[in-house]
Amino acid sequence: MKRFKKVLTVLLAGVLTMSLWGCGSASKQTAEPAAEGKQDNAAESDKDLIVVGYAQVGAESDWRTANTKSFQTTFVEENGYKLIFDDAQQKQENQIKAIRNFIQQDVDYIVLAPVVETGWETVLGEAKEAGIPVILSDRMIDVSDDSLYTCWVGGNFIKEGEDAVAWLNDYLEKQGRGDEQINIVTLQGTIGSSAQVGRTKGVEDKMPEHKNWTMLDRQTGEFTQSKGQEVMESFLKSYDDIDVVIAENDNMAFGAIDAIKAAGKVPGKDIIIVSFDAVKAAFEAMIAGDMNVSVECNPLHGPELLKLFRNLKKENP
Ligand code: GZL
Repeated sequence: MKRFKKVLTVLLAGVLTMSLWGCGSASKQTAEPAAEGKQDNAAESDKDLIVVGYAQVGAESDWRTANTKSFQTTFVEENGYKLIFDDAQQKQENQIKAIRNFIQQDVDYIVLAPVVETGWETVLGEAKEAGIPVILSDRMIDVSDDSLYTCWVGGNFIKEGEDAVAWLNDYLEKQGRGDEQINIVTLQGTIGSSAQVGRTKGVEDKMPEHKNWTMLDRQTGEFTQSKGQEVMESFLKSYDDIDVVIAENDNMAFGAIDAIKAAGKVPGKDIIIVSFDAVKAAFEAMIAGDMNVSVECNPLHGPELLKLFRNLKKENP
């Protein structure tokens, strides 16, 4: 049991932050959705359902899969919703196409999980023009006009980065390595995504407090296991004294673990593995001793957005 406790370190930092930004935009839907859990006499027809167009990033990680499932199990007919799902395969142009498609279909709401923070003004202006509220899920966008979206549900990525540094400092102290020269490499997420921007910033802002820590290199692994492994292989070829890998999600950490083992080193011991997301497979890696910590980031946004929609409905009957 002691070993289990020792290896199973998860930082519950990723409390889901729900921010209601300018929730004045009226929802287009006027009909009350069918009462939850009760079936009308007549078969449910689309006209009674609230139609939600959902532009998802892709299926790049275990976290994303859980995030998608959370929507697909929440926005169902018995809750009064019809979900139109689009997987953009991590490409912004595909998300923009999907949003235009939703506008054409005159959906009641658009949910966007923006792959990156910039480049949304034009298409969200078209949604605003069409009177369709846009709800942001997971990552944030960087726009000057915040009337382009109604609400955002997502994680505090900067705090996640800061918590990772606090854990690493505590762990090194406990290992008696508090004053040792520590060499770090970072596998970054998709460059320009708020998860990458925030986690990188959270770590960078704290580095000056640790004069004996050196960030040897940072490179994106696109949040995927294969790219994470590829980048870690190149890091191992370039640096023979890496002490810590900071992987900005678990799937890149899994790739790094494979690369470290292939190089004849022991992950979790020769090289400390600091990760984010805390998906199930990360717990298994920690129990196996391959990973040292994973900072939690809650993927279960579906129920939170359902509450938001109901609040919007109350505010805009
Ligand atoms: C975090 C989310 C990130 C996850 C990755 O909220 O945006 O994207 O950390 C996922 O696993 O690809």
